[in-house]
Amino acid sequence: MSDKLTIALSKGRIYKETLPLLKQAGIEPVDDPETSRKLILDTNQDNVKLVIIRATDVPTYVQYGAADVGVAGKDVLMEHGGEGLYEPVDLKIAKCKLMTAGIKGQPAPNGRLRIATKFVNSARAFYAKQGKQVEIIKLYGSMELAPIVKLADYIVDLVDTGNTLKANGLEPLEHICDVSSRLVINKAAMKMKHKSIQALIDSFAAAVK
Ligand code: PRT
Ligand code: MG
Repeated sequence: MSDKLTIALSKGRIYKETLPLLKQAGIEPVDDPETSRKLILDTNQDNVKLVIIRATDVPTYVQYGAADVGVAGKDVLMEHGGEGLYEPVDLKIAKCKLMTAGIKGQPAPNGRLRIATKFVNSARAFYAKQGKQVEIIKLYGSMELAPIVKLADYIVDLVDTGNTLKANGLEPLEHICDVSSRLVINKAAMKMKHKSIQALIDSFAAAVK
C-alpha cells in the first residue's frame, strides 16, 4: 500500500474481531491497545496507522477525514446518520440485536410510553413506524436500570445472549433490527486514495466470506 492510511477502531470486541481481518490484509499492529496507553498505534506497514477511539466516535472521525476508514456497529451508524461515509462491507462481526425490553411479565402500560435509550434516533423511528407516540429519555449507559427505578416503561438496547436483561429482571420484547459492524470509508479519501482503499475493501470482503 502506497498511500498513508489511518484506520479508526474502538477497543474491545470491535478491535478483537477486526484484527484477523486486518491480518488477512497484511496489517498487524505493533502495540496492543488493551495494554498500551497509546491512542495511535503503529503497524507493520509504515504508512498504515490505527487510531483507537470510542465506538460512537468512529463515524465522526471518518466523516471528517481524521481517519480514512473505520469499523463501526450498525447501531452507531444509524445514530450518526452516515453522512460523508461509504459503508461498502458488512463485516459480520460484533453481532447483536437492537431490541425493546421491559420488566419481565409486566403488562403494557396505558398512555404515552416512556423509553430510555442511548439509541434515540433508532428508537424514535421504530415507534414512529408503529404510529406510537413515545417520550424518549436519552441515557449513556446502564439502560437496564431505567425500568426498575420507573424512569421508563421500556428500554431500547443491544442484546446478545440476553444475560444482562435477565440478570436485571427484564425480558426482550420487540426485535428492531440485527446489528453487525461495517467497514466505513471517508468519501473524499475513497477518491484520493482509491487504490489503497479499494485493496483494503477487497481484502476485507474476501476475509468475510
Ligand atoms: O463500552 P463503551 O461505552 O466504550 O462503548 P460501546 O458500548 O459503544 O462499545 P462496545 O465496544 O461495548 O461496543 C461496540 C459495538 O459492539 C456496539 O456498537 C455494537 O455494534 C457491538 N455489540 C455487539 C455490542 C454487543 N454485541 C453487546 N452485547 N455492544 C454492546 N453490547 C452490550 C449491550 O449494550 C448490553 O449492555 O452488552 C450487553 C448485552 O449483552 P448480553 O450478552 O448480556 O445480551
Ligand atoms: Mg460497551
